[in-house]
Amino acid sequence: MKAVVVNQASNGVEIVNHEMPTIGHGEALVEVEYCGVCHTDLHVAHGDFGQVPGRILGHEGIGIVKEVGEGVDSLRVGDRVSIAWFFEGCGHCEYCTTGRETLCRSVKNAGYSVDGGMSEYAVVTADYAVKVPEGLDPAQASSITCAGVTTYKAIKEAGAAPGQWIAVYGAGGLGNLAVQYAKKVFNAHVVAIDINSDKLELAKKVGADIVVNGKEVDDVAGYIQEKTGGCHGAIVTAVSKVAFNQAVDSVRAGGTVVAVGLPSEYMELSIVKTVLDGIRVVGSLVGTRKDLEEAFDFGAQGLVVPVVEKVAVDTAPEVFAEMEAGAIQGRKVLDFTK
Ligand code: 8ID
Ligand code: ZN
Repeated sequence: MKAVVVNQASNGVEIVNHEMPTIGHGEALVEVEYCGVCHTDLHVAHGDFGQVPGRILGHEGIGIVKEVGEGVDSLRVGDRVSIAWFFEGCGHCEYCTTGRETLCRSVKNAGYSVDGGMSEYAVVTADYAVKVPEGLDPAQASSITCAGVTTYKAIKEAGAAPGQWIAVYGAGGLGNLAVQYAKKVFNAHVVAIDINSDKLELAKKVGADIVVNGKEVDDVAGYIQEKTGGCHGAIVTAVSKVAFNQAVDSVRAGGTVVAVGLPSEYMELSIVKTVLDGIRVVGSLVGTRKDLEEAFDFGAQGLVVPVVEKVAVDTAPEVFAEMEAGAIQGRKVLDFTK
């Protein structure tokens, strides 16, 4: 079967003819329809989290269950399911039993610690694959499987309430969905910040009230403070520490900065400002199975519409290069149906 894997040098991707996987107890075989290319796949391909040559990439996978293993009662042949970064938890640790399963210390992550969704067939742990609801386009569902659920969860972590201001730093694959969830689901006002004007145009189109180009505005945080009185929350999906620092300065007293992007850098944090303004800075990692179910549902209702472009699987190396260059609008989704 065709698969997109981390190359042997662990500095990029290649397309290979891979052996077909087999399923065991509690697992299901999925015929993949679509798999989005997330910036996290680029981090994995570059070895940013450790080198994994030969690993099948992809954690925005959607496909149809073709076969179930022994002991599977949560899935049936024909179900449409997700292949997500949160691939499996242990099910019994302090995180798994307190609604924080993505933090499980023995977690498995699709496309990183186990083979992911960028292949014609993939294996899932049946109890951890989330079903895609009726009425949700499968290519759009792929984008919600990571970008959507991650930003939906991050906005929850910010404690967003209707009428409040939410800043979204980075308006790429995650960011444009963050704008939509903030605006359409949480009824917040949204300011989107990016360094590419085409990304900001898209942000505006999907609901941002204010857009700010970090390359054109000198004092981004000052500008946001002036326009909004300070945001109640900031979601940082940008892959640059500059944005993380600006986010801290753009929230009002009592505000929350939610770190989502994964640049291999440290952010600066003024202790005095953090203490005197009572600012919370929290990290947020994808979402639980329940978060994904909710995020899918808002997609099925048409409240959130992922911006996706289906592309041939063979173009994967070019898509990764475009991702690195910041040249993708919304998401490029590898089409395994052809
Ligand atoms: O669970 C998680 N925390 C999670 C889940 C999924 C993805 C984290 N991520 C991480 C990815 O690994 C990546 O580091 O979130 C980051 C964004 O992923 P993405 O949205 O898939 O990447 P993208 O489409 O390339 O978008 C990044 C955007 O950031 C902008 C770029 O212009 C682009 O639109 N940006 C950059 I780079 N520097 C910026 C800056 N200084 C900036 N925007 C504003 N200010
Ligand atoms: Zn992702």
